[in-house]
Amino acid sequence: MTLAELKIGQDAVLRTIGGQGELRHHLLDMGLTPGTEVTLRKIAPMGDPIEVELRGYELTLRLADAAKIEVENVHETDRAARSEERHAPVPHPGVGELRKAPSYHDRKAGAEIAKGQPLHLALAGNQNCGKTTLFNQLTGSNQHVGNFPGVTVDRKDGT
Ligand SMILES: Nc1nc2c(ncn2[C@@H]2O[C@H](COP(=O)(O)OP(=O)(O)OP(=O)(O)O)[C@@H](O)[C@H]2O)c(=O)[nH]1
Ligand SMILES: [Mg+2]
Repeated sequence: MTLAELKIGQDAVLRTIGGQGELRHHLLDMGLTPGTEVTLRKIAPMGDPIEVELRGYELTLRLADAAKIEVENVHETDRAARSEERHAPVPHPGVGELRKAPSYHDRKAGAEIAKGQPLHLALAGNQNCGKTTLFNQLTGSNQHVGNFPGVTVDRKDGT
């Protein structure tokens, strides 16, 4: 069965993460990796999106994306029993077809930028916090903005 079919209050263990390319990479980066236990917390009034809890934080997912994630070991929540063991940091799993470089998140590994070189910036923030709004202001772009988490899934570039 898939994550999209879970009922509120049920726990499950992620088995396979589907999707392709950037989307799959994004799902994995958000901590949706095989073997992770998730709890379905909420379903939006119109049935989409859904909110799951994993690794001690809440994540909102489109139903169509949740349907790409296979789960197993579905059971009633045992969240209280799990909460104590969640405080230790979890190392980045480094999985996914786009994750080739093991030093991807190693901040010390970067080379100094030469004078006159263009700066490459990335906007990072919680879902629905206004990243795309700021991106549009900075670049004059017209990327889609919505009062809804998970609007931007793919990478957007602008100058
Ligand atoms: N009040 C207020 N609302 C804002 C501000 N910036 C963005 N918004 C609104 O917040 C909502 C989300 O903005 P987006 O730019 O789509 O947010 P995002 O971080 O790109 O969202 P995702 O792509 O879903 O992660 C939209 O309804 C925006 O109009 C702000 O500075 N103040
Ligand atoms: Mg966005």
